[in-house]
Amino acid sequence: MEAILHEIYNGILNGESKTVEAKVQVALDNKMNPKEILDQGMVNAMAEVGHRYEIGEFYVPEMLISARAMLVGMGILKSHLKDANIAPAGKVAIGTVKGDLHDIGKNLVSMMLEGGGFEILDLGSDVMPEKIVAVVKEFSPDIVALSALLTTTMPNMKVTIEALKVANLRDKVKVIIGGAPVTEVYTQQIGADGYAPDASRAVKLAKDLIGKR
Ligand code: B1M
Repeated sequence: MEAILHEIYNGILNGESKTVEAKVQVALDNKMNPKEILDQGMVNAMAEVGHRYEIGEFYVPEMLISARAMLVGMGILKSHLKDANIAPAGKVAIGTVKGDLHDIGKNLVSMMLEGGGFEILDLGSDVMPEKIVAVVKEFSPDIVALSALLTTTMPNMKVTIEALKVANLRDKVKVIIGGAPVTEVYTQQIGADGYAPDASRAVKLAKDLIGKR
Protein backbone atom coordinates (compact mmCIF):
# COMPACT_ATOMS: atom_id res chain seq x y z
CA MET A 1 0.00 0.00 0.00
CA GLU A 2 2.86 2.35 0.89
CA ALA A 3 4.28 1.64 -2.57
CA ILE A 4 1.11 2.85 -4.31
CA LEU A 5 1.13 6.08 -2.30
CA HIS A 6 4.74 6.55 -3.27
CA GLU A 7 3.93 6.06 -6.95
CA ILE A 8 1.09 8.59 -6.73
CA TYR A 9 3.42 11.03 -4.96
CA ASN A 10 6.10 10.63 -7.63
CA GLY A 11 3.51 10.78 -10.41
CA ILE A 12 2.39 14.23 -9.21
CA LEU A 13 5.94 15.41 -8.65
CA ASN A 14 6.89 14.37 -12.20
CA GLY A 15 3.63 15.62 -13.71
CA GLU A 16 2.63 12.18 -15.00
CA SER A 17 -1.16 12.47 -15.19
CA LYS A 18 -1.65 8.98 -16.65
CA THR A 19 0.34 7.36 -13.83
CA VAL A 20 -1.59 9.32 -11.22
CA GLU A 21 -4.90 8.39 -12.84
CA ALA A 22 -4.00 4.69 -12.92
CA LYS A 23 -2.47 4.50 -9.44
CA VAL A 24 -5.25 6.39 -7.67
CA GLN A 25 -7.66 3.91 -9.22
CA VAL A 26 -5.51 0.96 -8.06
CA ALA A 27 -5.40 2.44 -4.55
CA LEU A 28 -9.20 2.78 -4.49
CA ASP A 29 -9.63 -0.74 -5.88
CA ASN A 30 -7.46 -1.92 -2.99
CA LYS A 31 -9.89 -0.20 -0.59
CA MET A 32 -7.42 2.40 0.56
CA ASN A 33 -8.93 5.31 2.47
CA PRO A 34 -9.53 8.20 -0.02
CA LYS A 35 -8.48 10.76 2.60
CA GLU A 36 -5.18 8.91 3.08
CA ILE A 37 -4.59 8.83 -0.69
CA LEU A 38 -5.31 12.55 -0.85
CA ASP A 39 -3.22 13.66 2.11
CA GLN A 40 -0.26 11.29 1.89
CA GLY A 41 -0.03 10.67 -1.83
CA MET A 42 -1.21 13.97 -3.32
CA VAL A 43 -1.22 17.00 -1.00
CA ASN A 44 2.29 16.10 0.24
CA ALA A 45 3.48 15.96 -3.35
CA MET A 46 2.16 19.46 -4.09
CA ALA A 47 3.94 20.75 -0.97
CA GLU A 48 7.18 19.29 -2.37
CA VAL A 49 6.45 20.92 -5.75
CA GLY A 50 6.15 24.26 -3.93
CA HIS A 51 9.40 23.62 -2.09
CA ARG A 52 11.27 22.80 -5.31
CA TYR A 53 9.91 25.98 -6.89
CA GLU A 54 11.09 27.99 -3.89
CA ILE A 55 14.64 26.64 -4.12
CA GLY A 56 14.76 27.17 -7.89
CA GLU A 57 14.66 23.50 -8.87
CA PHE A 58 11.22 23.80 -10.49
CA TYR A 59 9.87 26.56 -12.73
CA VAL A 60 6.28 27.51 -13.64
CA PRO A 61 5.91 24.81 -16.37
CA GLU A 62 6.85 22.07 -13.89
CA MET A 63 4.38 23.48 -11.35
CA LEU A 64 1.74 23.50 -14.04
CA ILE A 65 2.14 19.88 -15.14
CA SER A 66 2.22 18.76 -11.50
CA ALA A 67 -0.97 20.75 -10.90
CA ARG A 68 -2.61 19.03 -13.89
CA ALA A 69 -1.66 15.60 -12.55
CA MET A 70 -3.04 16.60 -9.14
CA LEU A 71 -6.36 17.70 -10.68
CA VAL A 72 -6.66 14.39 -12.58
CA GLY A 73 -6.18 12.47 -9.32
CA MET A 74 -8.64 14.69 -7.49
CA GLY A 75 -11.22 14.08 -10.22
CA ILE A 76 -11.08 10.34 -9.54
CA LEU A 77 -11.19 10.76 -5.76
CA LYS A 78 -14.03 13.25 -5.76
CA SER A 79 -17.02 10.92 -5.54
CA HIS A 80 -15.21 8.76 -2.97
CA LEU A 81 -14.72 11.68 -0.59
CA LYS A 82 -18.45 12.27 -0.33
CA ASP A 83 -20.12 11.15 2.85
CA ALA A 84 -23.56 9.95 1.87
CA ASN A 85 -24.79 9.91 5.47
CA ILE A 86 -24.71 13.66 5.96
CA ALA A 87 -27.90 15.64 5.32
CA PRO A 88 -27.71 18.80 3.13
CA ALA A 89 -26.13 21.41 5.32
CA GLY A 90 -26.46 24.62 3.31
CA LYS A 91 -25.36 26.36 0.13
CA VAL A 92 -21.81 27.63 -0.47
CA ALA A 93 -20.59 29.82 -3.34
CA ILE A 94 -16.86 29.28 -3.67
CA GLY A 95 -14.16 30.81 -5.84
CA THR A 96 -10.56 31.96 -6.05
CA VAL A 97 -10.43 35.75 -6.02
CA LYS A 98 -9.85 38.12 -8.92
CA GLY A 99 -6.37 37.91 -10.44
CA ASP A 100 -5.58 34.51 -8.93
CA LEU A 101 -5.51 31.34 -11.03
CA HIS A 102 -4.62 28.85 -8.28
CA ASP A 103 -7.55 26.49 -8.01
CA ILE A 104 -6.25 23.23 -6.52
CA GLY A 105 -6.82 24.23 -2.89
CA LYS A 106 -10.15 25.81 -3.77
CA ASN A 107 -11.21 22.60 -5.57
CA LEU A 108 -10.19 20.57 -2.55
CA VAL A 109 -12.21 22.79 -0.20
CA SER A 110 -15.12 22.59 -2.63
CA MET A 111 -14.93 18.78 -2.74
CA MET A 112 -14.73 18.47 1.03
CA LEU A 113 -17.65 20.86 1.55
CA GLU A 114 -19.67 18.84 -0.96
CA GLY A 115 -18.65 15.70 0.92
CA GLY A 116 -19.81 17.44 4.10
CA GLY A 117 -23.29 17.81 2.65
CA PHE A 118 -23.17 21.35 1.28
CA GLU A 119 -24.61 22.31 -2.08
CA ILE A 120 -21.78 23.96 -4.01
CA LEU A 121 -21.80 26.80 -6.51
CA ASP A 122 -18.24 26.65 -7.83
CA LEU A 123 -17.40 29.94 -9.53
CA GLY A 124 -13.90 28.87 -10.58
CA SER A 125 -10.81 31.03 -10.31
CA ASP A 126 -10.09 34.71 -11.08
CA VAL A 127 -13.58 35.59 -9.86
CA MET A 128 -14.56 39.27 -10.03
CA PRO A 129 -16.21 40.77 -6.94
CA GLU A 130 -19.15 41.77 -9.17
CA LYS A 131 -19.67 38.10 -10.02
CA ILE A 132 -19.84 37.18 -6.32
CA VAL A 133 -22.36 39.96 -5.74
CA ALA A 134 -24.48 38.73 -8.66
CA VAL A 135 -24.38 35.13 -7.41
CA VAL A 136 -25.34 36.12 -3.86
CA LYS A 137 -28.26 38.14 -5.26
CA GLU A 138 -29.48 35.37 -7.52
CA PHE A 139 -28.83 32.19 -5.52
CA SER A 140 -28.79 33.37 -1.87
CA PRO A 141 -25.97 31.07 -0.67
CA ASP A 142 -25.51 30.78 3.11
CA ILE A 143 -21.77 31.16 2.73
CA VAL A 144 -19.28 32.71 0.31
CA ALA A 145 -15.90 30.93 0.51
CA LEU A 146 -12.94 32.80 -0.97
CA SER A 147 -9.51 31.39 -1.73
CA ALA A 148 -6.27 33.29 -2.49
CA LEU A 149 -2.75 31.93 -2.93
CA LEU A 150 -0.92 35.12 -3.77
CA THR A 151 -0.09 37.97 -1.42
CA THR A 152 -0.92 40.26 -4.34
CA THR A 153 -4.47 38.89 -4.73
CA MET A 154 -5.37 38.60 -1.03
CA PRO A 155 -6.57 42.24 -0.99
CA ASN A 156 -9.30 41.21 -3.44
CA MET A 157 -10.93 39.33 -0.56
CA LYS A 158 -11.44 42.70 1.12
CA VAL A 159 -12.59 44.23 -2.17
CA THR A 160 -15.17 41.45 -2.47
CA ILE A 161 -16.46 42.04 1.06
CA GLU A 162 -16.71 45.77 0.35
CA ALA A 163 -18.66 45.03 -2.85
CA LEU A 164 -21.12 42.91 -0.85
CA LYS A 165 -21.53 45.80 1.61
CA VAL A 166 -22.18 48.31 -1.17
CA ALA A 167 -24.83 45.96 -2.60
CA ASN A 168 -26.47 45.70 0.87
CA LEU A 169 -25.83 41.95 0.90
CA ARG A 170 -23.12 41.67 3.54
CA ASP A 171 -25.52 40.75 6.36
CA LYS A 172 -27.24 38.13 4.19
CA VAL A 173 -24.23 35.86 3.78
CA LYS A 174 -21.26 34.60 5.81
CA VAL A 175 -17.86 35.11 4.19
CA ILE A 176 -15.08 32.63 4.94
CA ILE A 177 -11.55 32.81 3.61
CA GLY A 178 -8.47 30.64 3.21
CA GLY A 179 -5.35 29.93 1.19
CA ALA A 180 -1.65 29.69 2.02
CA PRO A 181 -0.95 33.41 2.73
CA VAL A 182 -4.24 34.03 4.60
CA THR A 183 -4.25 34.27 8.40
CA GLU A 184 -6.70 34.64 11.26
CA VAL A 185 -5.43 38.19 11.84
CA TYR A 186 -6.07 39.09 8.20
CA THR A 187 -9.56 37.63 8.51
CA GLN A 188 -10.34 40.07 11.31
CA GLN A 189 -8.70 42.97 9.55
CA ILE A 190 -10.97 42.64 6.51
CA GLY A 191 -14.12 41.75 8.46
CA ALA A 192 -14.62 38.20 7.15
CA ASP A 193 -16.63 35.78 9.30
CA GLY A 194 -14.05 33.02 9.51
CA TYR A 195 -10.78 31.50 8.37
CA ALA A 196 -9.84 27.88 7.77
CA PRO A 197 -6.24 26.75 7.22
CA ASP A 198 -7.24 23.60 5.32
CA ALA A 199 -10.12 21.86 3.60
CA SER A 200 -11.36 19.77 6.50
CA ARG A 201 -11.36 22.73 8.85
CA ALA A 202 -13.25 24.70 6.21
CA VAL A 203 -16.06 22.14 6.52
CA LYS A 204 -16.11 22.46 10.33
CA LEU A 205 -16.07 26.25 10.08
CA ALA A 206 -18.91 26.31 7.54
CA LYS A 207 -21.02 24.03 9.73
CA ASP A 208 -20.30 26.09 12.84
CA LEU A 209 -21.24 29.31 11.11
CA ILE A 210 -24.64 28.09 10.03
CA GLY A 211 -25.27 26.15 13.22
CA LYS A 212 -25.20 22.66 11.72
CA ARG A 213 -22.85 20.91 14.11
CO1 B1M B 1 1.89 29.49 -8.09
N1 B1M B 1 2.61 30.41 -6.52
N2 B1M B 1 2.15 31.08 -9.16
N3 B1M B 1 1.25 28.38 -9.56
N4 B1M B 1 2.00 28.01 -6.94
C1 B1M B 1 2.55 29.73 -5.25
C2 B1M B 1 1.25 30.04 -4.50
C3 B1M B 1 3.84 30.27 -4.48
C4 B1M B 1 3.73 30.26 -2.95
C5 B1M B 1 5.11 29.53 -4.98
C6 B1M B 1 6.36 30.03 -4.29
O1 B1M B 1 6.87 31.09 -4.63
N5 B1M B 1 6.87 29.29 -3.34
C7 B1M B 1 3.91 31.72 -5.09
C8 B1M B 1 3.14 32.81 -4.33
C9 B1M B 1 4.04 33.76 -3.58
C10 B1M B 1 3.24 34.75 -2.83
O2 B1M B 1 2.43 35.46 -3.32
N6 B1M B 1 3.47 34.77 -1.53
C11 B1M B 1 3.35 31.49 -6.49
C12 B1M B 1 3.58 32.34 -7.59
C13 B1M B 1 4.56 33.47 -7.36
C14 B1M B 1 2.95 32.15 -8.84
C15 B1M B 1 3.08 33.02 -10.11
C16 B1M B 1 3.08 34.54 -9.86
C17 B1M B 1 4.37 32.53 -10.83
C18 B1M B 1 4.73 33.30 -12.08
O3 B1M B 1 3.99 33.31 -13.02
N7 B1M B 1 5.87 33.95 -12.00
C19 B1M B 1 1.85 32.59 -10.94
C20 B1M B 1 0.59 33.42 -10.64
C21 B1M B 1 -0.56 33.09 -11.56
C22 B1M B 1 -1.86 33.71 -11.06
O4 B1M B 1 -2.53 33.15 -10.24
N8 B1M B 1 -2.19 34.89 -11.57
C23 B1M B 1 1.68 31.19 -10.43
C24 B1M B 1 1.16 30.16 -11.21
C25 B1M B 1 1.00 28.86 -10.79
C26 B1M B 1 0.55 27.71 -11.71
C27 B1M B 1 -0.52 28.15 -12.73
C28 B1M B 1 1.76 27.22 -12.46
C29 B1M B 1 0.11 26.63 -10.67
C30 B1M B 1 -1.40 26.68 -10.30
C31 B1M B 1 -2.23 25.68 -11.07
C32 B1M B 1 -3.60 25.56 -10.50
O5 B1M B 1 -3.92 25.87 -9.36
N9 B1M B 1 -4.51 25.08 -11.35
C33 B1M B 1 0.88 27.06 -9.43
C34 B1M B 1 1.12 26.22 -8.31
C35 B1M B 1 0.75 24.76 -8.49
C36 B1M B 1 1.68 26.70 -7.09
C37 B1M B 1 2.10 25.90 -5.84
C38 B1M B 1 3.37 25.13 -6.19
C39 B1M B 1 1.11 24.91 -5.28
C40 B1M B 1 -0.25 25.48 -4.94
C41 B1M B 1 -1.17 24.33 -4.60
O6 B1M B 1 -1.95 23.92 -5.43
N10 B1M B 1 -1.01 23.77 -3.39
C42 B1M B 1 2.34 27.07 -4.78
C43 B1M B 1 3.43 26.77 -3.76
C44 B1M B 1 2.88 26.30 -2.44
O7 B1M B 1 1.71 26.44 -2.13
N11 B1M B 1 3.75 25.79 -1.62
C45 B1M B 1 2.42 28.26 -5.64
C46 B1M B 1 -1.74 22.56 -2.97
C47 B1M B 1 -3.09 22.97 -2.38
C48 B1M B 1 -3.79 21.71 -1.90
O8 B1M B 1 -2.81 23.81 -1.26
O9 B1M B 1 -3.76 25.86 -2.42
O10 B1M B 1 -2.62 26.07 -0.16
P1 B1M B 1 -3.44 25.27 -1.10
O11 B1M B 1 -4.87 25.01 -0.41
C49 B1M B 1 -5.00 24.50 0.91
C50 B1M B 1 -5.09 25.60 1.98
O12 B1M B 1 -4.41 26.79 1.64
C51 B1M B 1 -6.56 25.76 2.21
O13 B1M B 1 -7.07 24.46 2.00
C52 B1M B 1 -6.37 23.83 0.93
C53 B1M B 1 -6.34 22.34 1.16
O14 B1M B 1 -6.05 21.98 2.47
N12 B1M B 1 -7.36 26.67 1.38
C54 B1M B 1 -8.54 27.15 1.84
C55 B1M B 1 -7.18 27.11 0.12
N13 B1M B 1 -8.21 27.88 -0.25
C56 B1M B 1 -9.06 27.90 0.76
C57 B1M B 1 -10.30 28.55 0.89
C58 B1M B 1 -10.98 28.41 2.10
C59 B1M B 1 -10.45 27.67 3.16
C60 B1M B 1 -9.22 27.01 3.04
O15 B1M B 1 -12.18 29.03 2.18
C61 B1M B 1 -12.75 29.16 3.34
